[in-house]
Amino acid sequence: MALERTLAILKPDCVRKNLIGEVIKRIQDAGFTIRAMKLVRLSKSEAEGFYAVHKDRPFFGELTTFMSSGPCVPIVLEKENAIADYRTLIGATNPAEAADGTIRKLFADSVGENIAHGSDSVENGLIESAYFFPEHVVVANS
Ligand code: IDP
Ligand code: MG
Repeated sequence: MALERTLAILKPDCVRKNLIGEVIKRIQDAGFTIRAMKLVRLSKSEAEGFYAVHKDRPFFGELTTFMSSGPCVPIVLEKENAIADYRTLIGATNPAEAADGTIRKLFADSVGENIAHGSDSVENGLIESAYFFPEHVVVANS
C-alpha cells in the first residue's frame, strides 16, 4: 500500500460543538499523521471554490453557506491507504446511514452538517491539500 495524503476539514459544526479535540483524537488513534493544520474562517467564495465540483448540485448554496458560517479546521493527513481509511473512519455522508462508531455517526446531526470532510481520491487529496496549504508549510516526514 502507498503512503497517501487526504485533506480533512473539521467543519463549522464540529468547531461550534467543541468537538475538535474529540475528532482529532480519533484520527490520531486510527494511525494518521498530521502534516499541516490551521483554524480558518472561509468566505462564501472560498467555500464555493473548494466545493466547485458540486456547483450544479441542489445543495450547493446550503453547503457553501454552512461551510462559511464559522471557523473550520483543515488538516493534511498522511497514512498508508489514507483516502479509503479516512473515509471509513468518518463514515457515510449521511450520518443516519453511517456505520456505528464512525465519526459522523457519533457526532453529526444531518447530511449537510456532517462534522468532517475527507478527500475522495489520491489526486483530490493533493489538490485539496494545496487549496489550504502551500507545499512549503506541509511538514515533511522526519
Ligand atoms: P462527502 O463529504 O461524504 O464526500 P459529497 O457527496 O462529496 O460527500 O458532498 C459534499 C458535502 O455536501 C457533504 O459532506 C455534505 O456536507 C453536503 N451534502 C451532500 N449531500 C447533501 C444533501 O443531500 N443535502 C445537503 N447537503 C449535502
Ligand atoms: Mg466528497
